[in-house]
Amino acid sequence: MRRAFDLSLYLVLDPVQCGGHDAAVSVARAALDGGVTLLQLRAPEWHKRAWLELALDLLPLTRARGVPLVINDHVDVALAAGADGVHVGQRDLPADVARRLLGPDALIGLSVSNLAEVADANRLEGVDYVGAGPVYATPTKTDASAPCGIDGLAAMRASSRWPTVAIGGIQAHNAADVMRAQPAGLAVVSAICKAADPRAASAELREIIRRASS
Ligand code: TZP
Repeated sequence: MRRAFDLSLYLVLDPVQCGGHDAAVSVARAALDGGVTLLQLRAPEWHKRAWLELALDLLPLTRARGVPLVINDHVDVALAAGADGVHVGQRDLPADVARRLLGPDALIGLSVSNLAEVADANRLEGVDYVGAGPVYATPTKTDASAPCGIDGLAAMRASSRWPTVAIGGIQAHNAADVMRAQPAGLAVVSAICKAADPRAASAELREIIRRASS
């Protein structure tokens, strides 16, 4: 049985931005204490063994708090670590293939950046949520599509049959604006991974989301 999940504040943990394996574990711990509700491991520059070692160190932290840990792209790393699922992009293994490999209990997210990709996602079964963006241009993902802005995000959210989390260039100063598109939550990398105080940064974002949702 797939567990309930909460997209409100979704941290995409980039261990390079954090400063390495140990720093990433510290950032994850602080961010979870600050109110992160879902954790994704994404380390595009790293080899798979390092992903696996970090995932194995993150899982006790996420499990203790009942927060799911998903792995970006690599279904094999998710299986090897015993993670809760995967987040796949448009050029990764298709979401329905990931579902077949991981089984009915896995949490599966899919990136979308335009309405055509949302329509494709709507035709799939077994997607749990979509990550829509980038909302704003971001140095974190240099190969990202053109920014969709608040209106583009709102249109994707409205036409998606799946809960939609916003991603791309989201920081504390623009988080309330992004929430005007009524996504299920906000996904961030640098706003937490590069914060001087990741716990405080997470708590601040969580409060902005709470206020916008009430
Ligand atoms: N997918 C779309 S934009 C992005 C990803 C992984 C990066 C978001 O990073 P940041 O630092 O929160 O702008």
